[in-house]
Amino acid sequence: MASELEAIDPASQAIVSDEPVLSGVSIADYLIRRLQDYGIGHVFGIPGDYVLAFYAQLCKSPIQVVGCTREDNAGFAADAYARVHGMGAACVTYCVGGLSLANSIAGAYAEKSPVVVITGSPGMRERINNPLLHHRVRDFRTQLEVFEKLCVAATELSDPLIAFREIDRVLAAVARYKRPGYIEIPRDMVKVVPDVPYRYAFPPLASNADALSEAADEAAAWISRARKPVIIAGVEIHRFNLQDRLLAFAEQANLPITATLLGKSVIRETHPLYVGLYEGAMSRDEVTSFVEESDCVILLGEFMTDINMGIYTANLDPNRCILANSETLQIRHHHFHDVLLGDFIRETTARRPTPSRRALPSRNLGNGQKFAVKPGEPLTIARLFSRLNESLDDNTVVIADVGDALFGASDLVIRQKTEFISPAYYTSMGFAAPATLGASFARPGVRVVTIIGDGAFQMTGMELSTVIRHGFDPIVIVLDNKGYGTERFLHPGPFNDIHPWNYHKLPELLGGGIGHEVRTEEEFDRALTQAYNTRGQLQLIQCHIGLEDRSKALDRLAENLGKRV
Ligand SMILES: Cc1ncc(C[n+]2csc(CCOP(=O)(O)OP(=O)(O)O)c2C)c(N)n1
Ligand SMILES: [Mg+2]
Repeated sequence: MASELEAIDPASQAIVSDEPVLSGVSIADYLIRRLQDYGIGHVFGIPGDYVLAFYAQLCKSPIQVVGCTREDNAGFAADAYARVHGMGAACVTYCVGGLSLANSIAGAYAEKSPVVVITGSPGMRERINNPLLHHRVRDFRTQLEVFEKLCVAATELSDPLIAFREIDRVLAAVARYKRPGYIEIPRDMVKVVPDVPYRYAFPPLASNADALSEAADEAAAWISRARKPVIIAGVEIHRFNLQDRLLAFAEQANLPITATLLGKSVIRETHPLYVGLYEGAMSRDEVTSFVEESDCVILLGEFMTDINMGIYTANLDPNRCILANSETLQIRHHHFHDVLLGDFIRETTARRPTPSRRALPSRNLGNGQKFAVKPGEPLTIARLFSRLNESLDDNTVVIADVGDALFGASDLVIRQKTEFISPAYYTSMGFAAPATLGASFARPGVRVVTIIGDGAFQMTGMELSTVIRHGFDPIVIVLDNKGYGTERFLHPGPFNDIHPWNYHKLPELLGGGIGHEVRTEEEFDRALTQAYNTRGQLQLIQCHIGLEDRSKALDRLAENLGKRV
């Protein structure tokens, strides 16, 4: 078996075993070995009696179990870990744990994050005569049936004869489709050693050679004729580990690149070919016109969510588009089947298209510009993000929760590829604090900067307890506008107000980290400098901002959404 995630060929998205036929391995041990084959070194969750036997096996393995404060948080943490690391896993008990995890797994499905859900359940022998065992909902399969809807593949390991194959089927689907998978182990199956020889034998995925060649010929010929081509790069470039292939394609043909919000930072945003974020009418005018005037828009790994497309204000004519992602390949109105995204990019590059070049719109990367503090000025969202922009370096991961944390962060310039994480499509509040935990485990040593609205913080902020427990030192910025600012702009009302908390005092309660409370630019500047200069401790900066304040991007979004709700 492949021992590292890197062993998965990004083009084939499958791994093949050269190991001898297995025997004498229990179902739990087989699953644990296969998780490691996919590079999983940490599993997030909370134990319970139905999953304790599996937890005991996990603890004997090299995989570290990370206990969380809530199961949905374990799901968000595993999701962020997967986005950074390639695959993640959460392990929870039956129904009370699993059903609490459902929302985060739904988000992972929607945003294509490869998370494996592992859950215990009542033993098969305990189910005889249909007893009312604790945590049961309707019948014993309720949780399985829920997750069948939320995952790309789901299984209950109730039959030892096919258990290994089922584990492989689910994990292969997770790796291939970058969507969550579900593995339920009835507790009396954990230690069962299947009495069948088994060898992992999933053939690698391959493109249909003729379809691939025809598609690449057609795409390259069109790109060569194009006068104003542009690439829109989407999140799948990151999920399928195709960043280098994308860059080789763009650099070979000198093709300008834009990205969408969910895929923000699929290439480093300081790259000379990078034009900026394209979000329909929400993007900067120069970017919107640069893309929409194009005679050949090459959408790679993109999926057209409403938010990515600026609440469908994007004006992209299919007659001028190549759309290639993991599910479809369409060149204008020609549809190709059985062509893998990575193969399509590689083969089109190999044909060395030679399009016309056009001048890129100018960008302000803030290089060398020093943020000049205006003493005594109240802090605004726009100024907060300008100051933060100045601090980002190659060693930073930025995580943004939904609300103005996300919209304001869209203007940050991310210096490295794949360093921006946000639930920018499913937009479930509360993602960021647990995601901070997951990203910290996935990439220890980097500085995680997390931006969270006060509303979202009140949902899951307690997960910082686990961050502190494990000694991580993210900088957590809480945007305190005393409520649901985004919604206030859509529909004002008392339901958008929340109880004010002293967020900066949380480190005291949690027994670790340092809290800062800021109201002015000067105070923010000082707190951020201090936070950056102090490693080894979580830094929480509570930023009081005006109830009417909002980022420019939110201004544009509110205008568009306001017309629709
Ligand atoms: C789990 C969840 N519940 C409700 C919503 C609807 N919603 C979208 S934005 C928002 C307000 C967010 O408030 P906050 O986190 O303080 O950010 P702000 O809008 O103030 O920047 C709400 C309630 C959601 N997206 N997710
Ligand atoms: Mg708020």
